Amino acid sequence: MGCRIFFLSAFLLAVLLNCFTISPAAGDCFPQGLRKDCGFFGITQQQCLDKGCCWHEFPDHSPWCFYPNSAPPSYVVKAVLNTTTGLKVSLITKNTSAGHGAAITPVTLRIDFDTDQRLHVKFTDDNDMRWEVPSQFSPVPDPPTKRASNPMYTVTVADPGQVFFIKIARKSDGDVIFDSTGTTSFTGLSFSDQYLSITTQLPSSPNIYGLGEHVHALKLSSGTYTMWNFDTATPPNLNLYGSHPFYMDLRKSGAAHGVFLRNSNGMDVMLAASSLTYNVIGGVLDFYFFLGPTPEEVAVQYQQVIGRPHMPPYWALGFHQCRYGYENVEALETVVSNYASHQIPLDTMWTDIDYMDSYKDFTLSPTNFPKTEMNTFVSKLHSNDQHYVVIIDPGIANQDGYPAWDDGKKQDIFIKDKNGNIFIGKVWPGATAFPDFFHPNAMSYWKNEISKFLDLLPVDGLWIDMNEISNFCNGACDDDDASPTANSTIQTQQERVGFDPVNPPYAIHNQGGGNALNVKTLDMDCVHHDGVLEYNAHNLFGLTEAIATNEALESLKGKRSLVISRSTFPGSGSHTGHWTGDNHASWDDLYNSIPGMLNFQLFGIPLVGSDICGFIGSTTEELCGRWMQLGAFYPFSRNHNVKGAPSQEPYTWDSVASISREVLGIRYAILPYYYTLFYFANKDIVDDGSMAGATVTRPLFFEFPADPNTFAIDKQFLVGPGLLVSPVLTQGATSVEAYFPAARWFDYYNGTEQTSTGASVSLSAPKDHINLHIRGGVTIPRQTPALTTTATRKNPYNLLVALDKEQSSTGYLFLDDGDSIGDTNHVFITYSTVSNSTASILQAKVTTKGSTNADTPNLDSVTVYGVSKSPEHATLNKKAFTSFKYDTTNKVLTFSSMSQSMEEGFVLLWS
Ligand code: MIG
Repeated sequence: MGCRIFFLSAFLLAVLLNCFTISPAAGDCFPQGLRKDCGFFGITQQQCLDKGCCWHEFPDHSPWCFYPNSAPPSYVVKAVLNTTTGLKVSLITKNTSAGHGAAITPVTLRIDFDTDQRLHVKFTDDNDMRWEVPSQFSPVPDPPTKRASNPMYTVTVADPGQVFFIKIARKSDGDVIFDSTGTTSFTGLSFSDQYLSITTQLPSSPNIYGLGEHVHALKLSSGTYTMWNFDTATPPNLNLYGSHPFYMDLRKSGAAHGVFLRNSNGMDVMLAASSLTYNVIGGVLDFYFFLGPTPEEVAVQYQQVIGRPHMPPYWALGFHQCRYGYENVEALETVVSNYASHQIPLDTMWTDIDYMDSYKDFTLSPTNFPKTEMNTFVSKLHSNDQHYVVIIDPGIANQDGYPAWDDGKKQDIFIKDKNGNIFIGKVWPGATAFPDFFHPNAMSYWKNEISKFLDLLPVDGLWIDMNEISNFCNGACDDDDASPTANSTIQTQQERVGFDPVNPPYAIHNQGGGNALNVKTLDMDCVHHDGVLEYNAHNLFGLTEAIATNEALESLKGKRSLVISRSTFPGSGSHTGHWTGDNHASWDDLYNSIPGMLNFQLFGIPLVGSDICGFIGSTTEELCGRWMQLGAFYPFSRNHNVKGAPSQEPYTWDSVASISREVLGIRYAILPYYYTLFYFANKDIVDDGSMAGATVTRPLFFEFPADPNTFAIDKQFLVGPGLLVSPVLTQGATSVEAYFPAARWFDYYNGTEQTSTGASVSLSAPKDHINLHIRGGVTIPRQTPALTTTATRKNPYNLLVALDKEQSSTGYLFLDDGDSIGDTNHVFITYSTVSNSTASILQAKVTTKGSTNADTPNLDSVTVYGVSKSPEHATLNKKAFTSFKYDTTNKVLTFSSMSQSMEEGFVLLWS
C-alpha cells in the first residue's frame, strides 16, 4: 500500500527536478524506470497494490502494474566536440546501479551528417566493444569523409552539464522528427549491457508504418511491436519470422521520414499515442534517419543503406504452384499436366519436404521421388520452359554416414552449445544440428552440399524455411547430454560480468510476453564462430542462410536464381524474396496479405507474396477465386497449401480455373512493367540518369502523400506508379468500395474513365472480376500472354498509354536476357507522350548497352486511354499511318499492325 505514496512523491519530485539525481531506497516506484510486469492482463489498481506492486496508469506505456524498481540513469552531457563529419558527444551518468543492469558510463554518441538526406546517430561504449550487426551480412554505408553540405535536417543536443536529449528536425519547416527529451513518463536514454532504451516523442495520432514482421494493418496502431524471429502460424500483432526495426513516419504535411535502428538483438518497440520507445536487450543504439521527403524516397534512402533488392530472374515473376503433401513424382506430373490442359499459366512447380529421404536435406526419397523419375520430370519441365524449386531446412540430421552431417562435422561448422558441443535440436528429420553461417567455412560447406544436390537433381531455385531457427524443442531437447569438451574454452560475450543471455533483466514480449527467448528455437547461450552468442545473432540466421544459399546457387549456375526465405532481416532483400508464412484459408488472411506485401516493399524485399488460397485450413471455391485474383498481382505469386487440406490448385474448380486464366493472363501481359519495376528497385540510378524507385507494389500514400485519405488505405494498392488494384476481400460481396485519389483513372479492361475522384466509389465486382485501374500519365508496356514467361517473351508488344489531364503519359521498359548476373547487355526505353491543342506525340527513346537480344519481338499495337476526340491523321516515324481506330464510347484510340522494332526509337503522332 505504501508503495503508491512513495511512488507519487518520487514521481512528483522527479517531475519537479526533471532529472533523477536522487537514488531512492529499494521498494520505490519509478514509472520512468524499468517496468517488470507484476500483474496480469486486466489487473485492477487495488489488486496490484495489494500485491505490493507499483501502479502507474500512463496511457503511453505498459505494464501499469510493475515491481518496485529504481530510478533509471540520467545521462548528462559531459562534452560536445565538433568533428569533420558532425559531432561527438560524451554522456555520463552518476547513477550506475539502476535496476536493469549497471548503467554504462561514459556513453559515446557520434552524430554523422552522412548525406543531405541521411543522418547517422550512434550511441556506443568506447571502452568496451559491444555486439554489432556484422557488416559482411547487413551492409553499412562507408562513413562520410566530410559533413553533408546542405542537410535537410538540423540536430540539437543538450549543452554540456545538462541532462541529455537529442532533437532532430526537418530544416524546411522545423517539424521535429525525433525528440528524446524526457517526458513525465520516460527519461531520454538508458544504456546498460542488456537493456538499452530511448524514447522519441511523436505528434499525436502519428502515421507510422513498418516495424515488422507482424500481421497488422498497414498503418500501425498503439501497441508493442516485438522483434524476435519466431515460427508461428501468423497470429495478429505477435513477433513473426523476421525482424525489421525500421519505421516510416508520414506527417500531415505529406513529408515522410524513415528511422532505422541497426540492431539484431531482441527488442520491443512500443508505439503509443504520441511517443515511440525502443527497449532493446543488447548491441548498440545505431540509428539512421532518412529525410525523404516522399515515401518512395525514404524507401530508396533506406535501401541504399541496407542494400538494394536482388534482381530476380524473369521466370521468378511467373506463376508458382506448391503444396505440402504432394506424395510422389506422379502427383507433381499430374499437377503440371492439369495446368497445361486447363490452359493456366505455370512457370514453376515446387515441392515441400515430402521429396526428401526421411526429411533429410539434399536427398531424394528413393520410393516416392526416385532420382531417375525426378530427373525425367525436371528435364520435361525445362524443355517446356518451366522451372523447379524445392524446400531446404537448416536442420541437418546428426546421423553418421549422412554426408551433410559428416562434412559439416569434419569442417566444424555447426552451432555449438555453451559447453562447446554441437547443439542438437529437433526438426523434421529428428535430431539435427544447425550450420553456423558465421563460420568462415560455412559458405563453402553449404555451396558444396548444394552443388552435390544439383548434380543429383538440377533444381532452379531454393525455398529456405524454418530459418528463425525453428526448433521443436525449447532450446536443447535433452539438456543431460551436455558434457564439456576440449572446445569449452571459447570466450563468449557471456563472460562479461553479469551478462545473462538466458534470463536477461528485461523480458521482451516474445509471443505477447511470458515466453523465454529460447522458446521453439535455440538456447541463448549457444555459440557461433568467434564466440558470438545466439542471444545476439538469433535474428540474423535467416539473412546469413539466404546469403549463402543465393551465393551458392548463382555461382554454381552462373545465372540469377530464385531464393525465397521465411526469415528475414534488413539486407535480406539483396539475396532473397520472402513469402509471408503460414497464413490461413480465411477472408481475414486474404486481407492481411496486402499490408504484409506492402511492408516488405518498405523493408527492401519486394519479391514477396502470401500463400494464395490460404495455407492452413480448407479454402472454398469463392475464397480461392478471390485469392487468385489478388495473388495474381503479388510480386511473388504462388499457390501453396498445407498437408491434408483439400486440393486448391486453380483448376480444382471451373470458376477458379477461368478466373485464373483471366488474371494470370493480365499478370503475364504486364510482366514487362513488373520486371522494369524490379530493375528500378535494384538500381540507384537508372539508365536515363534519374533516381530509381524502391518498391514494386506500393501503398496509395506513396504516390499521393498529400492526400491524407490515402494514409490508412490497405485494402487497395498500386503496382508501380500506375496500376490500382481494388480486390474483393469479403465473402459474398459483388461490389467493392474503392478510393480514387485525385487523378485521371481508367478502367484497365476497357478504358472508361472513372469520373468521380478524390472519393470512395462503389464498383461492381462480380465473382469473376477484379477491379483494375490505370492512372492517367502512366504508360505500361505489355506482351500477348502465353502459358510461360519464356513463351510470353516471344510475343508481340503493346503499349497501354493512359493520358493525364495534359494529355501526357510516361513509361519505361527494361529488357535483357532475363537471368544474366551483373550489369548485363540490355535495352532501356523511355516512352513519353506529350500533346498540344492539335497533336499528340508518343516518342520512344532507346538506350542500349552491349549487343542486344535480336529476338525482341516487335511493337504491334498502341492503346491510348483518355483521348477526347477522334484523330484525323497519324504518322509513324513521319510516314502516314492509317491503321488506327477510335472508340467514341470509351474514348480509346488503338493503333495496330505497327511492326515497329522495340529496340529502335520511334515517333508516333496523331492529330
Ligand atoms: O513445420 O515444410 O511455412 O510453408 O509447407 C512446418 C512444411 C514447416 C512451414 C512452412 C510451410 C511449409 C511447412 N513448413
